[in-house]
Amino acid sequence: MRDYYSIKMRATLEGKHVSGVERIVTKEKIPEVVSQLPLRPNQFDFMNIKIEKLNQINFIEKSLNVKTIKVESVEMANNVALEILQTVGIHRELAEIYIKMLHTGAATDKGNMRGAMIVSLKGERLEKDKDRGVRTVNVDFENREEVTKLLKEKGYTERTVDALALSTKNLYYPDILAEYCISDQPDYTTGYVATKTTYYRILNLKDYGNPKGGRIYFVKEDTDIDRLYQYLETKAFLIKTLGDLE
Ligand code: PML
Repeated sequence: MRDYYSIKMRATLEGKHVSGVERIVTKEKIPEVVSQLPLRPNQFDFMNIKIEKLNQINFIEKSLNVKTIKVESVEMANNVALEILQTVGIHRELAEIYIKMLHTGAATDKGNMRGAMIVSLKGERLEKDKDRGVRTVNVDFENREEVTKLLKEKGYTERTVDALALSTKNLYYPDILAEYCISDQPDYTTGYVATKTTYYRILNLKDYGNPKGGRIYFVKEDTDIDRLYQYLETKAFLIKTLGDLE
């Protein structure tokens, strides 16, 4: 078994987060990946790069399938998202409450949470800290360059690559039933809903100019929260191939 290393980069400008990257690579690839990181943000005054050898690596054969849904209004887009969530057993009224929170700032100070919100089928918030939320880390595509090229050819973005990897790890966990996501970038209005099989990429999921965003993980009622945190924040995964693209 080969050794794998996690490379994590975080850049800020005047104390504000401007860029973050996470990669999992073999030792030979470290110099190449690290040398590209300072070119990622347009501007920064602080950059932290952490390289860590992983104790264990797990593999997922295929990413979720990707399906794009184009609708014209934010209202219609969220209606589609709610319908998808309903197909996996999530009550519409309950999902609506938390989705609205993401669009208006889900942290206690009405800013963005740093990680994802966890909501049970009963509608309970299960994160240990409601401002921090939970962060899914330690996931990448084994063949990242190829996957990125393929997705870009189809009109997807680098954000899709990262989000698809992250949601594939999330949905691989039996207790996570679905995920809803909108970006916290004001000009990035494409979001997604992920279910066990599919990453539904939904255009116009949030209003242009809205700086609010984040993720909701919908989980089974009896989810063991410590185990879920451990999975999301520590287990490392490489995804071998892309699922079907539409
Ligand atoms: C997509 O383009 O596929 C949606 C990506 C959403 C990314 C959210 C984020 O992390 O900014």
